[in-house]
Amino acid sequence: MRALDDSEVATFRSDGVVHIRNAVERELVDSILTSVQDLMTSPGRFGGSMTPEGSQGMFFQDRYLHPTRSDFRSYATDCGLAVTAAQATASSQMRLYYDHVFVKEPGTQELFAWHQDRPYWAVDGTQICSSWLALTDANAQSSALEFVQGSHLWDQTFKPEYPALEGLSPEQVEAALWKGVADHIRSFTDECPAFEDFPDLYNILSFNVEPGDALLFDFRTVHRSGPNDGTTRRAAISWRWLGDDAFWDPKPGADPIIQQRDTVLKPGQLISDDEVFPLIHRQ
Ligand SMILES: O=C(O)CCC(=O)C(=O)O
Repeated sequence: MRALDDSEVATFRSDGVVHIRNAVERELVDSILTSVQDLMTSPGRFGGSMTPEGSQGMFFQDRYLHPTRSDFRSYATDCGLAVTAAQATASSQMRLYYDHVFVKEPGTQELFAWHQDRPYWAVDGTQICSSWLALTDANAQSSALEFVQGSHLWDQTFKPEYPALEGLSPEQVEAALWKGVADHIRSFTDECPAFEDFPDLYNILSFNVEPGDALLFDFRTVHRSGPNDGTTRRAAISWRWLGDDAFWDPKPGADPIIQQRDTVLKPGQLISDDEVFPLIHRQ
């Protein structure tokens, strides 16, 4: 586990993202990669390929693994990234919301359009962030993440994006995702602009990462990832962290991994409930 220095903390707070080089040791990265390979063979209930049959490459995702897989439960602690998340957000403790695996085989054309994580989640607050750990190399050509610098401070939440469902009716969107999501999407007025078209207004941060590097970013920071036009697999895992002021906000249409029926928390209550939101780090 490596702590952040003052300049890394300052970068996180001003930019909404910081590149933590060599955040996690290679041995642990290799163990996580072995688990990811296993997951691709037998995905969990939220996992699978997002790539249509016959298309090139493969975009595999799975999430909310820690409740059912002891290996992923250990990684959330062993990676040490809850500590850096606490430092960056000035939180005295960090709870785990969920873990999320992303694999893009070479040639995969699926992308994540510009988005913030905030509108998808059933939690809210200002001390909430993700640690995206690179399990392989990634650069601009091979689907490295990009961020709009300082966008976490805009006090603006954009409409959640589901590019693969573009053009479908609300009924079709709900059939493909979950109940309530179409109304939830409609409740937002602002769509994410094409930030790259306005270089005078927005600074886009791109990072070349190596296995063991982490990108720590605020859940309000606008980010995206492109296709993998490289020649090798691109794999990563994101841990979603809840700091001191995070509270339960079960909006209908948010990600259904944890719903009101799953927790004793009442809407607006600070996150506790160790069974559902495990406490990974306390100062
Ligand atoms: O790895 C990716 O392609 C997307 C990651 C992402 O959007 C996230 O971790 O919030």
